[in-house]
Amino acid sequence: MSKNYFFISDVHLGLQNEQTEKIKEKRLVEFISFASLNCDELFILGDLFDYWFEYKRVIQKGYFKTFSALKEMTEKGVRVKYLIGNHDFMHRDFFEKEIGAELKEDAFSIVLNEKKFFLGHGDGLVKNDNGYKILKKILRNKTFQKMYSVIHPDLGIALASKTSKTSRDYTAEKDYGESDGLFEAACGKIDEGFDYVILGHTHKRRNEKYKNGYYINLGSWLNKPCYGKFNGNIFEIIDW
Ligand SMILES: [Mn+2]
Repeated sequence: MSKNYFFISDVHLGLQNEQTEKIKEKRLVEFISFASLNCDELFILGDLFDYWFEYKRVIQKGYFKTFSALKEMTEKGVRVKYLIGNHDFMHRDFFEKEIGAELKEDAFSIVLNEKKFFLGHGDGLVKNDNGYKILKKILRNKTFQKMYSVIHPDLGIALASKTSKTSRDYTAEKDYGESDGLFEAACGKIDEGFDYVILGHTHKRRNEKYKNGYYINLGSWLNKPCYGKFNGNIFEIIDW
């Protein structure tokens, strides 16, 4: 029997003002509860948080309800795979140890209902983005992260938040129109034999057929809450 798989990306928790964040988190938590009852596995494809910097003994506050909803989900036996994005990459073991989610550092392939999926956030796939690729290497470097973690959490998290906003402006300034390169990258994956390529990052919803495969961009929960659903027959993006 076919299973139900849900996908979300680019929630960017922590980006907006307190009031907006409260509403956003409430809707997200309602979705997670719904997903707990209606899917077999949830894939979070990056940028769940607008910034994430986890210390060895300290995590950010403000997302308690999200943490506990996800924890309840995994306790029910529903699997959660969380692929980190370009905004929420400084993880340690909190999500695996305390929440029971499986953390993925990079894009990965997986077979779901006998279809081959390539799941990624989408950063680093954009063509001619060498500046970003270098930055990514530095930011993901464990020694760099260790050095950064010497900074007091109150300051370190504030800095991460500020840098994240600058990084978003940097990304937003780029033209992610028809030439974002992700469609072409997805076609390459389909040529390699994938049936579905699911990405986020650009915040632009797409559902394109190429040969016998599909390129799906989940858009962003931030701009319009929605989730991807795959039941074995079709992949659809549903507004929440
Ligand atoms: Mn992103």
